[in-house]
Amino acid sequence: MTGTAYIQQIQQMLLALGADAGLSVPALQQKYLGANGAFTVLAKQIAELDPNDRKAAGRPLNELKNALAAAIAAAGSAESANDWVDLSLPGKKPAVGHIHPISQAMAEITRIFTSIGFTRVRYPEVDWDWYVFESLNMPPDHPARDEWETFFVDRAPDSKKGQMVLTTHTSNGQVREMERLGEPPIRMINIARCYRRQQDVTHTQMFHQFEGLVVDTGITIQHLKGTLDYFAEQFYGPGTKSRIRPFHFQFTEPSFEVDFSCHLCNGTGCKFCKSGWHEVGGCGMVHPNVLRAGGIDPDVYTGFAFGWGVERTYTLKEGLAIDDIRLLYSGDLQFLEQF
Ligand code: FA5
Repeated sequence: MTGTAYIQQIQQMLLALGADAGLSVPALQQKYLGANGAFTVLAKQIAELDPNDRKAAGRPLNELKNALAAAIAAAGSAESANDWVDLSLPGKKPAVGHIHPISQAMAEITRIFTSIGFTRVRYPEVDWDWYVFESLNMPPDHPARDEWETFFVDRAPDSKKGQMVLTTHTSNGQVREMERLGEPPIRMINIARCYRRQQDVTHTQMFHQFEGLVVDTGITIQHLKGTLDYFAEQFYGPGTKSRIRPFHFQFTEPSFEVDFSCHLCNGTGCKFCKSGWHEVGGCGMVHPNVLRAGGIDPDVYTGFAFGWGVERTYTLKEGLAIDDIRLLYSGDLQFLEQF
């Protein structure tokens, strides 16, 4: 290349640079200063010129270099002007989750019972047949076991405590609590996951129960009924009443089912409740055989127990129209964010 042709290229590049005034810093750098950029290539070519032409081309090439640096600096300051931040604007709220409605219900149940002297305990979710059935007055092959649609763990049974099962109810905590304390008084509230082979709008394979157990001298059904009434008012609001109806459980005698009055009609009967009442679970006076299994003398001590579903108890709260408890475990945030 001749020196004249080289200087003409410098002049053309100066013109092109003027037309590229609106490009960003990275775009300018890539176009002119990249490995194959226009300025990089031109700067290398100066070595190929005749020594006299090289001297004449040096000055305009330097001018082009300065013009390029000025164009990059101008583009940089325009960009930082666009990045201007108004520090007085309110901040963006980060998305935060919240406690699952069933965990909220368990915290409320714990607060209600611990405030009248119950102790919150936790026992294994996978437990021996002995604690789940046999110590609760349900010997092997007893037909009452059929009601607890049980998941069995596939491992060799223990010679004394039998097969391992996924706990079908929190009543497994009864004899365990008697063993832990040794002597009454006992005031236990056991809240835990339970498992049954059931799945429909009111049943899930995994659900939660809360179990109350009180054992002491002179405990009667009146203490049980007083505790149910107290819970009804605390959990569902003032004026809510409890009702017990005769029933059968192997581990309580007598046994009852527990209902709470409907908050919509106050127990008179409406479209929501039909009878005026909602059933939540079972209760009764602890069977003497269960006290014996826990090493407690039934001639000296008596007790009451109750066990209800947390999901069932929670979904009956005023204002919650949850007609399918499976939604609680669907992982659907649009549903869960409402609570
Ligand atoms: C029992 O489980 C007894 N252990 C309750 C008890 C304790 C009685 C202490 C006496 C003394 P039942 O099988 O009825 O009883 O269950 C109690 C409650 O658990 C039911 O009313 C229901 O609210 C809830 N429940 C039972 N199975 C399921 C399930 N698959 N899904 C959701 N909730 C359930």
